[in-house]
Amino acid sequence: MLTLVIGNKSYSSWSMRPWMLLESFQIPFDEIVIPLYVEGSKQQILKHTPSGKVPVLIDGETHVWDSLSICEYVAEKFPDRAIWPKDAQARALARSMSAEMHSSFQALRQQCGMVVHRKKGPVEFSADTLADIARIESMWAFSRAKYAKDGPFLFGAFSAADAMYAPVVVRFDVYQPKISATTRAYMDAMTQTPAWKKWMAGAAAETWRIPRFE
Ligand SMILES: N[C@@H](CCC(=O)N[C@@H](CS)C(=O)NCC(=O)O)C(=O)O
Repeated sequence: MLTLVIGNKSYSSWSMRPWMLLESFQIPFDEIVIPLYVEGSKQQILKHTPSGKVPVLIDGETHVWDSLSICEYVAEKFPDRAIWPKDAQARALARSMSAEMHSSFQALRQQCGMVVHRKKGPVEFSADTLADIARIESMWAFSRAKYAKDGPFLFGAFSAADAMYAPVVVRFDVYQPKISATTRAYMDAMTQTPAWKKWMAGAAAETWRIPRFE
């Protein structure tokens, strides 16, 4: 049995990615939620990974940390599942988009932190944040145009790329920047999945609040 160690569902965007992946592919796992940035949380995380960060996936003796690395581990462990798209060209694009998500978009992340219960509405988006949003929308539009015939997600069927972008869907939903109809349709597909609804129900049940993120 796999165990996924995550942070608060209300705030932990990095945790949301592998959680959405496992849940969407109906891969059974136990969940350990560590409330972040409170007394003792670092020590609890360090019991599972020397990185001191969540998420961490535990598979017996193997501890895998970092959300993208966990997606790769899950893809290798379940080779019969299309965790990454089966088509080589689509897979290359899905990995490139996911890696760009992992290494970029600092302005969006900083200005629009993931706080799922935040009152919905826009802020005064900086030029850098608007550039991040435009870049993400252009990638989504490209993959949706190419793979729309196979389903409503970035590469038709749900894949690791969708898991990697799930927190951006939260941010767009909460901060409501001006978006295209294509982006809206993709977000609707994501927010209607059972996995999405389960994550949000878990977040709604949390009572922990981190004042500096509010
Ligand atoms: N690149 C890492 C980032 C992980 C990360 O920054 N996690 C944050 C929570 S979203 C964390 O563990 N913070 C707790 C701390 O630093 O004490 C990943 O993708 O997993």
